[in-house]
Amino acid sequence: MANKRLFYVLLVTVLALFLVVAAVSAQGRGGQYGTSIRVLGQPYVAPTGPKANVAQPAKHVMPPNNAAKMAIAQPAAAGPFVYRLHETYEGAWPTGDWYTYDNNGPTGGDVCWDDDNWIAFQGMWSGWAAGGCADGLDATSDYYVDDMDSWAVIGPFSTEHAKSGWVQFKWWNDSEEDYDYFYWCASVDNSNFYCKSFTGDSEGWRNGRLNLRGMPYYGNMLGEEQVWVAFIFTSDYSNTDDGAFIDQVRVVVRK
Ligand SMILES: [Ca+2]
Ligand SMILES: [Ca+2]
Ligand SMILES: [Ca+2]
Ligand SMILES: [Ca+2]
Repeated sequence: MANKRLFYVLLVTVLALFLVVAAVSAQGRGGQYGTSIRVLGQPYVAPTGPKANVAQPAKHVMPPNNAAKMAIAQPAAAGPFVYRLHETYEGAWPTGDWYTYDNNGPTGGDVCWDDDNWIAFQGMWSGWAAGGCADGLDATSDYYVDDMDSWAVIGPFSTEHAKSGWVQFKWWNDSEEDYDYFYWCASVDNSNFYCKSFTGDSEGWRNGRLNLRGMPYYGNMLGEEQVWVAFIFTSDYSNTDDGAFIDQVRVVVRK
């Protein structure tokens, strides 16, 4: 009888320890990855239902820098490349095959991506989801705003006769977990974008990647006349933070 009681006490203790370890590791994971499909012109609809309002910490202000913008020429696609792009944000942006827009009209103001010098993976500048369009903000002093649906798009470019196609970039995100999302996506019709996503705090710079041969929900985007790549940031009706930054964006499509 005593042995049986001891067994149950041990069992409960082990289960409790397991739960504590699971909770701690879940907390330290830093945000959540996912996949989804976004449609051009179809505004993002945030999850509804009650949620607690979180007290926002003060913006962490970096020392100002006066990095001048240089004109950086895009390398032309030549040799083994069908298409090649390398964006550092150290030059004027958006230029070339890039364009930016606000996908939900007047909702949440007119806000889209722009270059900003608050943080960068390399150099002084990166792309920030809330810096551009008529109501663009300054990452040095501002958080992103509510009700955003901000897009930065590359394209169209061809993947015809390509053996491989990759999008690689560095990203940094701090957004309200489960409500405000950063997406990286590709499309063959400039309408349906197939995406990977992240919500929460990345706790620093991470590597982003899309293999155009194996896109979520879609599969192979090689052999297409036109392909678009999009970086999207969406927010719901409350609670904001620093948002999404991207740097060293590369698109490499090889013959
Ligand atoms: Ca700009
Ligand atoms: Ca808007
Ligand atoms: Ca940079
Ligand atoms: Ca939010």
